[in-house]
Amino acid sequence: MNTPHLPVSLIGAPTDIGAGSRGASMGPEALRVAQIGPILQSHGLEVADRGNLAGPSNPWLPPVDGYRHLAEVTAWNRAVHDAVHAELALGRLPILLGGDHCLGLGSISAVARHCREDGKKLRVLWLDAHADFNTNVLTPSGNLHGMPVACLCGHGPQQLIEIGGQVPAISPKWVRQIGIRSVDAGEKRFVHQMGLEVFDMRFIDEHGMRHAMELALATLDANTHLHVSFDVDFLDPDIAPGVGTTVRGGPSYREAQLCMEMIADTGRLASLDVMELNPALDVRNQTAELAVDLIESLFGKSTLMRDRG
Ligand code: B3U
Ligand code: MN
Ligand code: MN
Repeated sequence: MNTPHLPVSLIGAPTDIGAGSRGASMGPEALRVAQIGPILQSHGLEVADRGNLAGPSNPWLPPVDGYRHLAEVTAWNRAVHDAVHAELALGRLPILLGGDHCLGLGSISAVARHCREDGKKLRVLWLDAHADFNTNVLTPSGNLHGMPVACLCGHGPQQLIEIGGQVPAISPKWVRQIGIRSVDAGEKRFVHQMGLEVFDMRFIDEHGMRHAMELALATLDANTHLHVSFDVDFLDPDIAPGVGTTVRGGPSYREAQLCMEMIADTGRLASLDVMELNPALDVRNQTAELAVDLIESLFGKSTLMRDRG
């Protein structure tokens, strides 16, 4: 790796509190079993594993006012916010090991707070099969892992949208969504209304991952904090079966590698979420291993080979 990177802190968030199936709570351990820490270290990074956060257990209840487990989701997101913010304040690069994607709210609201304090611009890359832009009125499920982007943009329950200390935590203009291929009808209208920039699979099929990433990464500058929120269901289920909500037709191994490599090339990556990995649905931990393989590329594994050639 030739780009010097910030020291990395791994933060485990073992919960499936916002998801529609159980098992993402085992994600952090599966990523550790797949050697996420040692492998990043082998590339010259300084890595500290902060262990796992604690939070309420999953009571597995139906929605109330269109939200499942709102109190528990709030508690987990507060814990994530505080842990991610503390690592950023130390000048480190937090990697949140999910856990379901409702925790992207805690993570990114902490990143946004840090950027305000540090006078940085923020760009969020949301790699996902889903837009995660539902509200309690639009949601078909009540699962809060389908709502974090809307909450970050100020549309959600007060106790969640205010976690980062400012409402809204982010502007939709700072977000680029990539790989999207499953959006609910009302959610789709809301995505358009709020002007989110989406590079869906149709766009990637027509124009290629390279062009999608060139556009998603355009206008980054030396003062930009780049946050990547990687929902593992972004990947095609043929290569990544270990997630709760598989959607056919996702990026192939090569497309995903290129996506990660192009992010690495910017040298701006400053925080990362690795979410929705569900070992209960995986086969021999292959999805965790693939996620780690892609994270290596995200930290610049392949630049070395390009430099040689
Ligand atoms: N949009 C659906 C499904 C979903 C969103 N995110 C995931 N699944 N992982 C919902 O329930 O909001
Ligand atoms: Mn998601
Ligand atoms: Mn998803």
